[in-house]
Amino acid sequence: MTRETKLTRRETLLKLIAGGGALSLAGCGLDARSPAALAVLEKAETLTRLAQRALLAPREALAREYRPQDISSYFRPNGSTAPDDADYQDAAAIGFADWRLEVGGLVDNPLKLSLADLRAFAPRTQITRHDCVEGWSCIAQWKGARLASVLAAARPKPAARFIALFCADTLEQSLDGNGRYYETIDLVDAAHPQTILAYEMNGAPLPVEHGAPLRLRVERQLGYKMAKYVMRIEAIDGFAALGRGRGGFWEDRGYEWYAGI
Ligand SMILES: Nc1nc2c(c(=O)[nH]1)N[C@H]1C(S)=C(S)[C@@H](COP(=O)(O)O)O[C@H]1N2
Ligand SMILES: [Mo]
Repeated sequence: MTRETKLTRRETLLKLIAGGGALSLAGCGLDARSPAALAVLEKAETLTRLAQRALLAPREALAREYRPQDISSYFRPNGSTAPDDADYQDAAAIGFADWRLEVGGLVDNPLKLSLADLRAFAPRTQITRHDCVEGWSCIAQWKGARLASVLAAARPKPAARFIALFCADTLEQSLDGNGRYYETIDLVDAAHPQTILAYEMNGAPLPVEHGAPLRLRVERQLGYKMAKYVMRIEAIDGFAALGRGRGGFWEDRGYEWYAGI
């Protein structure tokens, strides 16, 4: 693949995120019959084709969804299950009433979203299987806002290439004195229809042990990519400057950055 093609693909994804897939001619101030408008439409057609190719590649296929009767009676919590970080405890003590998700970095419209704001986005509900790298799996129903919709509202800049998620919990102090959990995903996964910021699990508000008030579900990847206790999201152009530069808490400790399943 040439560099140009790669860039076009990235721009396509950004466009999809920014416009929900639709290109507005009116927004360009163009008459739909003019040669300029036709050129835009032709471009849109190319974008659609590239977007479809991007979305139909195996990595972008949907993860399997299950039936309600498949939901695990016990879903094992893992990693942090009760963050003792002071900010988190203060927020949890009042039921996350003052909690806000910050959306920033390389965006034109930084946001601070309450849980009510997040619930105002069109919700997606999915029953999926969670696979931990340690070798166990559990099935649950998750409900949340599509990450793509939240990002669209924040309007990522063209330079954005990854989405970083910063969490409230400190899992360990030993590595460079900073064991705050964080994760990064690329724009393909960010735009994936099953990639959601979940605030509900099995029909109830997300329990603390599973990441209250908000966690990522990125269903084509292993459990450690699914950041719990998400406090801030940033659009970034690279993750070399975060942690040890490998793109996540467990990645910094040797795990794969792309944990596809
Ligand atoms: N913030 C944060 N997110 C996290 C972790 C963590 O310790 N802290 N553990 C990860 C791992 S390894 C797994 S398997 C899942 C566990 O999710 P669960 O507790 O809902 O089972 O969360 C992932 N996300
Ligand atoms: Mo895991």
